[in-house]
Amino acid sequence: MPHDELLRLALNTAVTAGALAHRRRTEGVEVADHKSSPVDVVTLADRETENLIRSLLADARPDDGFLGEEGGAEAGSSGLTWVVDPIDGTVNYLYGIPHWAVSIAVVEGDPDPLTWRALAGCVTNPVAGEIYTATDAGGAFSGNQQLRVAEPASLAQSLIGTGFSYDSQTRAKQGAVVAELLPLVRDIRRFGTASLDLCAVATGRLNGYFETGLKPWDHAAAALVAREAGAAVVGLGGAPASDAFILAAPPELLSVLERELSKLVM
Ligand code: LIP
Repeated sequence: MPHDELLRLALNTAVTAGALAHRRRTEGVEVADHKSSPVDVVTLADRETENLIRSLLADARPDDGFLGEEGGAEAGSSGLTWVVDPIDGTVNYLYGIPHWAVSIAVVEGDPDPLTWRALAGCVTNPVAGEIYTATDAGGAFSGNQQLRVAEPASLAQSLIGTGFSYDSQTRAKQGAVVAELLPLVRDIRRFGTASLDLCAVATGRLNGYFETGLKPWDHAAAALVAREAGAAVVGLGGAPASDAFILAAPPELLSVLERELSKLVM
């Protein structure tokens, strides 16, 4: 299936799912369970939205695999896998902060960020009405506007985004990294939604973004958007971006940021 048709399916599914999640938000959010820690919640809407996405994609492409944050992995026979975060930024969603997203990507190969090839991706912020899309070698767009990152003047002039784990000990280490980095940059932003943070690098709302401990569904689509907008998206020490570490920025800034972060990130 041509990449733009895969993208159209991702986009239509994300918009439909976003409308459901937005409706549930206005009706009131119910916590269904806790996951990795007492502050890592899953809401009924997370599950309902993922089930809707799973069924829409299975109807359209029954032979594809699926990897979702809430329901886990289901292998396919087509060689393609949909990697889905039904509500990225669940804590923002829970608190009514209008900064959460539906993220849908389709990848070729094993659903592993270290080896997969992302073919198409869509990230929607339903409350803000923002839609970010990209296809492999096909460019990145916000709505119909093509995205191109711009090199900031320097690290000291750079606005950097990051995020923190649901595990308190990991957060302590991440906080120590931010404390060291803060005097070196313009300022730090913690928006709470990794997929929108990566799209913010693509639009220039952030000059750079880094985080440790993300899951594949948090960055599968948005890393493609950032990359197709001209950002470099990497892991530490030349490794591909993965759960261990992800850093995104325009190439020149990236090399300076990577040098600083590789001294700080354990
Ligand atoms: C969240 C990410 C965020 C990160 C959180 C969590 P979730 O994803 O978007 O950047 O800091 O720890 O991983 O749990 O809302 O899908």
